[in-house]
Amino acid sequence: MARKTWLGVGWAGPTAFLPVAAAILCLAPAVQPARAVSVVLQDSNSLVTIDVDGPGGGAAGGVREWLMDGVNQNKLEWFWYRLGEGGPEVPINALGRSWMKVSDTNEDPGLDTLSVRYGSTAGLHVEAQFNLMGGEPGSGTSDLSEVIKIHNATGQYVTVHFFEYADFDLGGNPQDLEVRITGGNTAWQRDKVSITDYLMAETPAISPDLVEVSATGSILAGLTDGGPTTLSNFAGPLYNGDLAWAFEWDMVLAPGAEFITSKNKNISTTIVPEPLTLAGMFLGGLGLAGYLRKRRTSAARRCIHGPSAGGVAW
Ligand SMILES: [Ca+2]
Ligand SMILES: [Ca+2]
Ligand SMILES: [Ca+2]
Repeated sequence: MARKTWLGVGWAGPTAFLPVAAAILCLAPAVQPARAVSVVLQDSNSLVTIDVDGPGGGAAGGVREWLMDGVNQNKLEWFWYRLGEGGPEVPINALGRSWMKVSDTNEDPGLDTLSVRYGSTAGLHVEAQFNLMGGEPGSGTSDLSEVIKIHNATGQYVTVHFFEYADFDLGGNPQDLEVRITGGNTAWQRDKVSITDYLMAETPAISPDLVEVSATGSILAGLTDGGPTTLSNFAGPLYNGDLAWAFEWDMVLAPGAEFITSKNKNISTTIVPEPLTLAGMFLGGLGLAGYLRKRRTSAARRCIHGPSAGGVAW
């Protein structure tokens, strides 16, 4: 598949780390490096926890939790990259966090937006923005938008393979009903918990070059092993397991060029009565119809045999 060469203008981003109020950050457990930070975004019925640094040693950070109406929908979602054709993929946080800001952008008082940059502005660096939009409490809907920017400030052409990996467990259930990539660019996952049907969909603004759907450990193993990994382009569908999906964008960035893509992860729910419930409703409907029929018949009889005048038969 031909690679895209991205020719863009230079980006003059902020160059200094902006301190973030302690109230908006949750320090990671003591076993992790003191620098490791989790950011909590909140909006209406939703709460997202993003481990922006990972546990250290080049291990991945990631979107680790997405509560909707109090139920976690997400196991892990994050970004990896590889430069050139050899060597392993590394998570974007391995570039080192160089700037971050968490902010409130709407009427809901919760902090709903994270902007974070990894890497030096003098080299290849990645900026990610996450914006959470929750539905009303109990609505069963939530949306997380993500914008990713990769900027090449190295002065050299750089071949970049960029990966997004997502393992959703909708409705808090690790057994996923169905995952597929439709149209080459839309990740689509369905789960069912009791009578609630969960649906997650994401379509990036720039279509990926390769995709993959697999059991949850398979793609992640490729992104964390020691060698180069290329997604298989298997789009599914896969059914009934703990499933995951990934996108891969392949590009050559000219000096000063950048790649930007955006996407929304949208979760929605539908209440689907179980067959027994439907049967109950059907039988209930039959019972009601019979009752009404009987009542009409009874009323008709009373009309026929009721008093001829001056009284009330019932
Ligand atoms: Ca807000
Ligand atoms: Ca690999
Ligand atoms: Ca899963």
